[in-house]
Amino acid sequence: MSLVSEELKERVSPEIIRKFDEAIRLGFIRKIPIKKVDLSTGEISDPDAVDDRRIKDMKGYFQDEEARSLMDPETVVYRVYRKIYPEISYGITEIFPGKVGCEYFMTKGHFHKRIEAPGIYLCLKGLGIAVLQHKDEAYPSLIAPFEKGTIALMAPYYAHRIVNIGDENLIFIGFSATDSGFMYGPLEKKGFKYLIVERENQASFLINPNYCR
Ligand code: S6P
Repeated sequence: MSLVSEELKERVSPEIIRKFDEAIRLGFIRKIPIKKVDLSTGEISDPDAVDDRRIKDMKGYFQDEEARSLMDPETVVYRVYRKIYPEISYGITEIFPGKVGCEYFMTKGHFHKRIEAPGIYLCLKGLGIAVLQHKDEAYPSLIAPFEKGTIALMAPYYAHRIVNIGDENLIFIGFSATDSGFMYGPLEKKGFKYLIVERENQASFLINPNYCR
């Protein structure tokens, strides 16, 4: 079973395909043949929390701040249904299709507060890309395939963000130890090195100018 479907290959640029190979060679990506699961939303019956991230909450996260400031601030970019047990926590995230300027709707992205704590993400629906960035710039920043059936390792010391490059909701479930925590601060300054943008109807990436400052 290919770790990248033909449908996803058609939607991304050759440069992105080469980046996919790098993440796959490192063993960060596996796949399960999800046939029967058809989710319309990521809703769970008894969440401990439901977090909506709206356009107004994403100031500074998208490259084209002017475009973001002209959008309806109440537009929901993504929604997270959280279940928090003493040891294990999970969040089902639903990223809606959309763009700010030429940049696709995405999660903010975060390190874990206990930065060596890993996470496991399983994509249940849609077409997306995972962006991973090590706390130490000496390590390569990664761009990985993230579509229905993809299991992704959010490895220790790597910040992680999910991007919806499809025309439908992207739904995934993320598992982590409850004491992992979240750390957004380091990314609020420089952001991720790679930004995922649409070019000629395909997803491609560009280097974040803020990152290089
Ligand atoms: C699960 C994981 C997710 C994210 C969610 C939103 O372990 O932690 O639930 O929080 O995808 O992303 P972010 O970057 O806004 O926290």
